This record gives sequence, C-alpha cells and structure tokens, in this order.
Amino acid sequence: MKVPVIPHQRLPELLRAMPKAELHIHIEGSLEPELIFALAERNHLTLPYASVEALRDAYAFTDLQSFLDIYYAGASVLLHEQDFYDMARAYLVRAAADNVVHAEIFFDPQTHTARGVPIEVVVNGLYRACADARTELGISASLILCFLRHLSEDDAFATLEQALPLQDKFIGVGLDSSEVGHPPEKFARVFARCRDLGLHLVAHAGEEGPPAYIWSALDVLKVERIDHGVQAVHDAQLMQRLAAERVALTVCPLSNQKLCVFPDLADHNLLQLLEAGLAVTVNSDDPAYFGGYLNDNFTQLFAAVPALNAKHAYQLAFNSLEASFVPQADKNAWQHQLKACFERFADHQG
Ligand code: ES4
Ligand code: ZN
Repeated sequence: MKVPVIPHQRLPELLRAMPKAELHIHIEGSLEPELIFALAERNHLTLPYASVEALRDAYAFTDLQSFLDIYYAGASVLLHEQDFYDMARAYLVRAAADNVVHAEIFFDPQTHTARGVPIEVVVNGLYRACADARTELGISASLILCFLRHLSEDDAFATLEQALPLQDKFIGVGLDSSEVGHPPEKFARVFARCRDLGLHLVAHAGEEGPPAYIWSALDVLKVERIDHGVQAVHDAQLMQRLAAERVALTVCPLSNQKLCVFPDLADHNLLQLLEAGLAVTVNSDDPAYFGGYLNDNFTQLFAAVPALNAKHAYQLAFNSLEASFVPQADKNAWQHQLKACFERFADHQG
C-alpha cells in the first residue's frame, strides 16, 4: 500500500500501536529474574544469586555462549506444568500489551528433559497458556520445538520421538543454541524426518555463524525462515537469493546489541537488509535477558537509526504477518488492521 506520511516524532507511538507478529521468541528467555526467584522459592530450590538485583547484574554478555550459560541456569527453576504455564502466561500478557496479534514461540525441551522433567510437562504447560491466551487475551500463539545444536543429532531424534505423541500441540521445529562449530548439516536427517511429518521448519543461522550456515539451512535443512541471518550481508549471492525467494529473516536488534554481534544498535544492519529487498522482521529473542520486549526492540532500533521511517515500520509489521505460519485468511485480516492503523495515524496529524 501507499504508506501515509507520518511525522517522525509520532513514530514511537505508531510502532507501539501497529498490529504485528512475533516469530522469534524463546520462552525460556522471557523468564524475568523476579519470576526465576518466585519459582525457585515455590520449588524449594536455592539459586547461586543472593537477590533479583544480583542475578540481573550478571546479565553482562560478551557473546552468544556467555549468554547461553546463564540462560540455561535460569531455566533450571522450571519443574512443574504450572511453572511452564506461568512463564508463558507472563510473556503472552506482555506481548498482547505490545499489540502482538500472533506469536510463534520457541521452546527448548532438551533443557528440561535433561533435568528429568518429562516433555509432556513442558508442552502441556506451554500449550495451555497459549490456548487460554487466545480466549482471555485475544492473542494467537503457537509453539515451535527447538533442537539444541550443541547436542548430537541422536539426542535430537530421541527428543522428536518423545514429542510425537504431542505433535498436535506444536506447529514446527527449529534449531538453536551455540551456532559456531555446529552447522545445519549436523541435523540433516532429523529435519528431513520433521519435514515428512508435515512440520514447519526454521533454524537459527548467521547470528554469529558464517553465510555458509544460511545456505545449508536453506538447501540441506530446507527451512522456511532463517532466525537472525544478519551475517548474510557478507555474501552478495546469498543476499540476492534471500531477496528473490522472499525468505523471511527473524532479526532481533537488542539481542544482537547485547551479544555484541554489532558494537552498537546504531551499527545494526537491519536497514541494509530491508533495502536489499529481504523479508526482514523484528523480534525480541530473549526479552528478559536483552533489555526489552517487542516494542522496545522497535522503538530503540528506530531511535538509533534515524533513517528508519513509517514506510519501514509498515514493511516490518507486514512482513511479520506474511511470514507467520497461519492461514492466509488470518494474515489478510491482520494486514487489513495494520493498514487501518496507519490510516488512523495519518488522519490525526493535527
Ligand atoms: C538464543 Cl540469542 C540465541 N541464539 C541461539 N540460541 C538461543 N537460544 C536462546 N536464545
Ligand atoms: Zn534466538
């Protein structure tokens, strides 16, 4: 559509108001320090941090691995179905407040099954939170099971086997955790099996890893979206392919800043990706650890990169709805709401 002119000072308000989808959120990364402490107390666990503040002070990351170490430690307070429900509920309340109309939520079953928590405890708690959110909060949400790439393909296969009786409760699979040294090829067979099962496929690629990992996520794993993908700028041929095929990238600006993928938010390459014609989306990744939920990602990025305008905002929100795994009728309805939101802003300029 022809995006109306909207004054720059109204951008934050517009970014917050626009209906959007969140396609890259790790539910364990939405666990706020306050909830970590509350769950530790409820489950009679002692944390190696004296207080919420002491835990938050430990959130000073230098790279992906330095974050993952603390993220897996935080998730260790999750034991019972209600714990998983409460975590997902808190995220969904927060997302609905950000005008997220649809969320596709990653979860890491191996982080929990390795501690003896049965997979059905994990999935049932998260699924019930998604179902309740639809009726009580008016937000649509579905689940994507992620395999941990630092573990073996056999471990991923065993996890898939355990998850099969729950297959109607998740829509797809992803690949996350430590990227460098664990290329997509390592999971070729398990992704082929997931594809045969009719699951949607996504994978983290090109967060810290090279463009070659994006190529193999597409060609070997046959994923439908790339999570992060910001390293694609180093490969002109790859950029052309991503643009030509409109492969969605689920980019996470605050995550990239906090994990030192870019020195500063002002150095982020999202605008470059967008201007090269890629189907870029904005996402929060691990909002409790990276200093903000979805609207914070939008408003902080737009503040740091002044060349971003209302047209870009519209494109990013449109892309998020377009790249989601929902029926076309749902996309159309939300894209219509998006258009109405921008027209409302154009009409109230006085
Ligand atoms: C993650 Cl930022 C990021 N990258 C890879 N794996 C992850 N799991 C949770 N957050
Ligand atoms: Zn991620």
